[in-house]
Amino acid sequence: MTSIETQIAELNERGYVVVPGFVPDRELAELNEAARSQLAARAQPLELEADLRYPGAPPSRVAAGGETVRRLLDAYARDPAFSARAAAPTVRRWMEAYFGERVLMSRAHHNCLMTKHPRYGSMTGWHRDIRYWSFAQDNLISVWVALGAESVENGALWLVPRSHRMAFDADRFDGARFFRADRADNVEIIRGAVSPPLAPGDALFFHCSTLHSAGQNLTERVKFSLVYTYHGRSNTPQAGTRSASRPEVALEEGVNQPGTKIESNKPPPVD
Ligand SMILES: O=C(O)CCC(=O)C(=O)O
Repeated sequence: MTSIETQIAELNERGYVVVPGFVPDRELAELNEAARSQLAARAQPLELEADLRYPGAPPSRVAAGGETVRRLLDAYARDPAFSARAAAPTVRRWMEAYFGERVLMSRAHHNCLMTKHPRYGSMTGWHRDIRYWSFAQDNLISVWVALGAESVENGALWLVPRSHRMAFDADRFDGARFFRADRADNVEIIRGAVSPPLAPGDALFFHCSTLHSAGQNLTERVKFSLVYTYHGRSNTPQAGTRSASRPEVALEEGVNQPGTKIESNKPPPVD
């Protein structure tokens, strides 16, 4: 495996980096078991495809596939395996090296078990995650952990290399702040996108300004990914915004270990 410094240099250059084998096999098996039992239990808070209405989603909750789950929100509070992964020493060390200071995990953004179902799982248009987030600086990193294999066929992410540093006028985005795919200048940018395949246990680290999208799941198996977002402690969420709406998790050595009791408060708003 490459060093953290090399991985960070790649992320700084391209806006994302894949770290193969980030999650050890034994932990991966626990995460997969927890993911499947959480989905089977359908414990709230959930986000449904039908409510999000992205392309390919069922048109309503009563339509065929209308109860299809997209995200199981507040992953951190759902299962000790999920909280341990969110605050794992390997994540803390990576983030501290990137931000150069102590780090917090947001419980208001991502913090979810992302599923993509066959047939009813929707496409996600081009966007930057920072679009609805409010922090002193646009500098947050998300970690996308593949619990199973991810490829174009089952709806893996597409990313535009170096887009985290590109400046775009507001009119390049639509009313919901998706990067408009109907503009020739945007199409030129999108043409450079790549979809790195992920093996089970791989992690994709990506910057909050990296343009990304995802297709539908054309296989017969649900795709599961755990996604968490981090920032340096000097980069505070802006008071009164959704980003400041939930207590954050400070990643500290010797704390946040498996078995730590997690207080679960009000359901997070939908991303
Ligand atoms: O899996 C997908 O459809 C993409 C999800 C995504 O990009 C997001 O939630 O920001």
